[in-house]
Amino acid sequence: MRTWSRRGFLTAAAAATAGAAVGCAPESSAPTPVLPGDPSVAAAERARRLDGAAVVAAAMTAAPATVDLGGGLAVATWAYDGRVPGKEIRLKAGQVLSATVTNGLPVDTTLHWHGLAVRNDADGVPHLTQDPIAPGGSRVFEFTVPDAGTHWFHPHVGVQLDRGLYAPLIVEDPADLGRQDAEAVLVLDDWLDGVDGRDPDAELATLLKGMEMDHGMAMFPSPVLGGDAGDVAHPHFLINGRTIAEPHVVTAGPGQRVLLRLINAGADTAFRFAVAGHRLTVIATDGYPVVPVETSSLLIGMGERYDVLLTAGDGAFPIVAAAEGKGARAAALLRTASGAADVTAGVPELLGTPLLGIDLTTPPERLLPARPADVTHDVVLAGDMATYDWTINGRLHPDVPPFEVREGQRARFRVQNASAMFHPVHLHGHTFQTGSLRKDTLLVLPGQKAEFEMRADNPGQWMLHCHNAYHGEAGMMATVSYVK
Ligand SMILES: [Cu+2]
Repeated sequence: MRTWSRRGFLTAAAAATAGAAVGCAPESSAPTPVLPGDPSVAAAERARRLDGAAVVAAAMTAAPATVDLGGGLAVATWAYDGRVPGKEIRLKAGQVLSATVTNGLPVDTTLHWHGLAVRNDADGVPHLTQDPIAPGGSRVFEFTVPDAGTHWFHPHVGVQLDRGLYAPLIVEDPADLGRQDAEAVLVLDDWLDGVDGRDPDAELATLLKGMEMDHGMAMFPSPVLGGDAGDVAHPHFLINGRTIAEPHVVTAGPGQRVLLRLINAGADTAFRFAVAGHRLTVIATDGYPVVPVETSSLLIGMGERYDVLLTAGDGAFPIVAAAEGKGARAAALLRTASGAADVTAGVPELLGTPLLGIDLTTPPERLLPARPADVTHDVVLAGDMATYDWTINGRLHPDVPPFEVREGQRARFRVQNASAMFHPVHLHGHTFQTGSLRKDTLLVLPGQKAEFEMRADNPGQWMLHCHNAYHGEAGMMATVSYVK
């Protein structure tokens, strides 16, 4: 088993950055990393701050709790304020969030604001953007929330994400008023914590020992994902903290336009999502609007978000998130009238090929202006179950050489998945563009090559990593390092 401390990661990253220049440039011109305390980080925040912007306060305490997941299943886990998901934060684009995070856990924690272009020193990556919050400690995160959309927050320490530590962060756009009659936020999750003595840390320790497997054998085969759909056998799947035994209920009126904001908070599971008897119109992903597309089902990878509209029928209808390749499901219920609905029944909408993120396009006015890339980085993703070494460019975090960019540059990343499993590639602090689509979390399938570009307009040190929590913790993480 391999262990390391994130302590010293920042110095390692800085050393790697400096080392890259040794021998090819005089020391005086060697690039130095733009650290979270750099004046340019505060300047970027000032540029985002609107005069007289309202400050929205929030507070949460991460602590051990016993949580009822429905159907008589109560689990000992870690959660925000004793609930799963944690209490939603909701504010308007341009407002300032001031969140007080208290650590009631027996170990360090942090909060990462997934999808938001926050100031770097509020990004919640321990030892990279800030110190972790020690047990018994607290910290105030305060930053401008520039962009509307469906986002969420979770810790960025170990595999804490695979406990109950997650919650939605919804940023409303006043321009969207009147778009829907009703709205529901649905958080999808795979669950093992507190069931049969399991917990995510023990699960990771087992995986890191490696598995004896037939070469190329898939644990959870999925044609849509081009190979293996996961590494971990979670016994339960949840929508809004409920198993299918006692599902969450969304209420609306017949004929109403209902907005569903979908967040995949799972650690190791992509979900195939559908609502029985309904067509879905996808209108946004990862906080960015898309040219609306109708579909029967869509596939949601870990860390991805989708906003979908439907016109509610008359009755009760299963809302289903099938755990791709895993032969089980999470479910909720859409109810507009009395009557029964069996959330375990077959759902025709799940059959056929689901829509994927790459099938979507962003409206032209929200795309990055066309310009040549100033710098290009190759990102090769590799790994297997036998070694459980999930690498970037052949190295394990924190030994992956950082990807350097300079403020104002356009940076291109050429991603190649050389493994037999899909990886949801997530970039902090930016929304990149792949083809004609803005995303912050991109599924890269086995054997696939993908390119994306980012506008380097948010200085600091940012994680680029796989959002499979177990892959990331096993090493598939790197830093996009602004240098000067
Ligand atoms: Cu991965």
